[in-house]
Amino acid sequence: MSASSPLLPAVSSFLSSPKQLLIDGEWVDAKDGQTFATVNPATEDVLVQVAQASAVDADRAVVAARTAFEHGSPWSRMTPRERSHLLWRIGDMIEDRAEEFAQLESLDNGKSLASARGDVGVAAELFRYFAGWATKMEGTSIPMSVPGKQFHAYTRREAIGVVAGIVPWNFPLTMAAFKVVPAITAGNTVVLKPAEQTPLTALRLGELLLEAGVPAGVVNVLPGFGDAGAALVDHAGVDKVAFTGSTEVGKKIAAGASKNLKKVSLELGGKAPNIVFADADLDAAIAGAALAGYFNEGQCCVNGSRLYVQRSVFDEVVEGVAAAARAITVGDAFDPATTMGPLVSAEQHEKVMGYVRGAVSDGASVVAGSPDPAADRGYFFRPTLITDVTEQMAVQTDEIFGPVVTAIPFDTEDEVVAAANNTVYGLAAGVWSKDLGTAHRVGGRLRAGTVWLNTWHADDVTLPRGGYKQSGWGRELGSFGLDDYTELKTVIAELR
Ligand code: TXE
Repeated sequence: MSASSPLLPAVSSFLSSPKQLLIDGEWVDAKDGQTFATVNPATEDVLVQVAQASAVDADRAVVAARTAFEHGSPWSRMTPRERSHLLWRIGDMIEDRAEEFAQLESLDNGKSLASARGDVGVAAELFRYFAGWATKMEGTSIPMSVPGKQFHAYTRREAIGVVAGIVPWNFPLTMAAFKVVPAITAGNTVVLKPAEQTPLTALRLGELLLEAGVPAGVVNVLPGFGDAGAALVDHAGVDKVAFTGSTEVGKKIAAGASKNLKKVSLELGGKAPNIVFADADLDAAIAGAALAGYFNEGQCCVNGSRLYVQRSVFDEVVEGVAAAARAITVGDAFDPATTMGPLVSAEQHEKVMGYVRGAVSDGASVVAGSPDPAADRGYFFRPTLITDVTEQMAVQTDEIFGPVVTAIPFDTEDEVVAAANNTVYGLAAGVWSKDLGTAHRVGGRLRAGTVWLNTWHADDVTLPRGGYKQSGWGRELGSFGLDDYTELKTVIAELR
């Protein structure tokens, strides 16, 4: 690690002892004593050993979460207002410790400190936004038409029960918050499984939740691998699985959860098309395309990895995005000059390089970046822009999840809409045009859960997000985000 930004004492202290599982309010070792190392992707050094949950631990955590959910438990007796205050307090506590969370996130994931600070801010805001919803889980009163009788019918929104939250490594703290916050807002209890690459901020969050007064067993944190996630999916005591990750694992989760017909929400992969029309503000479109492609090292499910540019401005836009890519400073997260950190893991580094090498051998041209590693040590990779791509190449069809953008020229609206929608994914898409009619019309034709017009990555915790097609099931955040964490009960009373 670079010496440019010293570690906070709280971070050094957190890393000075092996990390354990959080089950029923207690920090415990895995039953079989297994541990795994979490690594700094900038240096490849081990940060700390972490307890590795197995199916036995998953069972312990589910039992704890179930007990914490039961009627009469401290959690079930907490009023909505008390839950609201608790959530708000946690948001404040995260903000008070923002730098500590950001440093831990940068060490574990590799992202720049500036980026990690942004993520921590989102997590804090998520707690505060949902704090407001805890007291607003309202039902409706619905008229019934039964001749000769009178009824009072109404709906109630109730917690589902035990939620397994299984999250990836690209935004470790915010993804953990995406699952935990709406779940506990609605009164559920949670078993959270962070990604094996990045367990640290979820564990730190677990400490903070206990400190804030979240009752034992309400949020359990189980670092581990896919087997621990699968054990949660299979467990009869889990009522709902909330997953963010690859489409491949999403399909396994849907299949596993179907055995007990658990509720499932899935936020999966993407391959977002970013369409620049000739009448766009090209400076904004170029800067936007670079942000779309390279933010968070391109390890972002909504990154704009397929750039389509109208032919008359193709060269200008490609040159602009290439220049923007070259201007990105790749380096250690703790160096203030860094605008792009390393990729998260050796595996992801190999995967991304493999796609770029494959594209080159298929005849594509690398106009910025390189198929090779950007350093001898650490999983660094330069932001890359590729042209001379066909729709059939793997670099164009597959989610790469790295800082790799392909650029293809187009002539007509119909042609580009067809190309943009020609994917199994449907998470995000974007359109750049000064003509509002074009922007909104094309945005309406794109089959994606989020469409950005003349912007990219603009977001808020108030807005629902999720995928069409194989990008997922359900919506997260915003008022819609609570629906997936509640059951709707209809109550019918006869008035005699
Ligand atoms: O994801 P996985 P990986 C995509 C991206 C990336 C690829 C692989 O293309 O290159 O997925 O990344 C847990 N049952 N995305 O391997 O495997 C796992 O332990 C239950 C897109 O890291 O999907 C981790 O906690 N759980 C994505 C989580 O699932 C299982 C973000 C995600 O891991 C499991 C990340 C199983 N059988 C990767 N197998 C996005 N949409 O943002 C693994 N897990």
